[in-house]
Amino acid sequence: MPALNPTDLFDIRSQLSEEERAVQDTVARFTDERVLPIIGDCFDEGRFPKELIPEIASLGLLGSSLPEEYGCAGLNGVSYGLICQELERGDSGIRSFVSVQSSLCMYPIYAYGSEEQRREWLPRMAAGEVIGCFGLTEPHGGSDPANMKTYAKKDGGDWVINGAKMWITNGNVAQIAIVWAQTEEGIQSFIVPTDTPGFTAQVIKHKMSLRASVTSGLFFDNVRIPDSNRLPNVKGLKGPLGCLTQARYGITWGPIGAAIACLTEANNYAKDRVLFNRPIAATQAVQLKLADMARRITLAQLLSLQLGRLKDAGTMQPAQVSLAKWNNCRMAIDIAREARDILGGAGITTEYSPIRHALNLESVITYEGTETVHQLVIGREVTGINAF
Ligand code: TGC
Ligand code: FAD
Repeated sequence: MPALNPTDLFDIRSQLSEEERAVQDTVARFTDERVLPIIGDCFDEGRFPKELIPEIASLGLLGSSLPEEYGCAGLNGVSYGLICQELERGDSGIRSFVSVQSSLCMYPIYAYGSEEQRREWLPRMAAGEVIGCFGLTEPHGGSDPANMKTYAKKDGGDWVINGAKMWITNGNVAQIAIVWAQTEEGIQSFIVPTDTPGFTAQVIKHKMSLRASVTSGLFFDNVRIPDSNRLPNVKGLKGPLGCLTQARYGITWGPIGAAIACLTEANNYAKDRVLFNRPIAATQAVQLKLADMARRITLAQLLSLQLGRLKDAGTMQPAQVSLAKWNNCRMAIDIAREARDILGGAGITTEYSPIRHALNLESVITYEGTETVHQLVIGREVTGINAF
């Protein structure tokens, strides 16, 4: 029998179409050649590698699922998932950049915007010429976005926005912010150019997680924008939550990449590290850990692939996304911590990836709905009782 691939024990790859495999290989090459050689230093320095944006764009990774008529690649959902997986094998921060641009900024313009807005923004965003950020979370508590304080008041043909957003990925690299605000008619969304007077973005410092990604606070002091910058086709919380469903779907795949990186590194290290006259990989304790990692990665791969097939069939439901986001983030953070342990003291440096992935995954398990939020979504689905 041929040996199985330790990071693909159930041969998920054989279930992919030729196009999906080509997408995976292209992004894997990009991660190996362009991300991995620099990412440890970027994390140490707290620097987002902006210089990668043109190549990310030229590979078609921005808004990859949107139609070609808007300058996008028109790929299916499984391909988007594979993009997230291969990018996060490099670093969660790079995948975050692509998630936010694609699912949280380009998607709402496509799904809720006018034809004019689509044509104005999407081609330039696909080309990486305009970068977006997504402002939903506020300082008083992100899990309950219905309790939003940021307010947009109608003033003639304009809107005047006041308030603040917190923990916003890409905040200080963005040319536009997709801002969710309360209005007299409920929550609405606005495209706010970041050079509008009254808008400020402030980098959040002292982060120990996602250090190769920019995270910011956004502040709105009488920010005046025309009604033509309002996304006309959605009102209410289902607007931002609809974007989150897209992004969370991608995030179910991303941590599989981080976990694969950690298993690979721990496996290689354990085969080389000789203690008590044998490689630690030859001990039962270490094999149990590595076997458990491979088992959990396999289950996560099956979940995400089936989720992707449901998405591409148009039947994916938000609660299914919650289950996979919860499972796969938990899987990956546990594996990253375990891999860090197998590396011993060496595991605490960014010369190896597990500590960086473990720290990054503290954000990934928190943003886009904390683990508890997703558990409660499943609890609501199972019992029919809303416990929020
Ligand atoms: P609820 O009453 O359940 O729903 C209100 C309306 O929304 C609809 N809906 C959804 N639609 C699409 N997708 C979903 N996942 C949806 N969930 C609910 C729902 O049908 C309803 O529609 P309608 O027409 O009846 O009005 O709302 P709730 O207030 O009870 O909230 C439920 C809860 C707690 C699950 C929700 O508030 C939530 O998900 N909270 C977590 C917030 C969150 O995830 N924030 C993320 C911010 S963005 C971010 O983190 C980006 S990080 C990106 C990166 O760097 O990669
Ligand atoms: P809180 O909502 O205050 O939660 C605190 C704790 O309470 C958590 O453990 C939570 O699980 C728990 N909790 C909440 N409700 C319940 C309940 N009913 N029962 C029991 N426990 C509960 N947001 C954006 O809008 N755009 C972005 O681009 C973005 N990027 C981010 C990047 C990073 C690096 C990080 C860390 C966050 C980002 N976020 C972004 C914000 C993120 O979505 C929020 O951090 C997240 O939704 C949680 O909100 P919070 O931090 O205010 O925690």
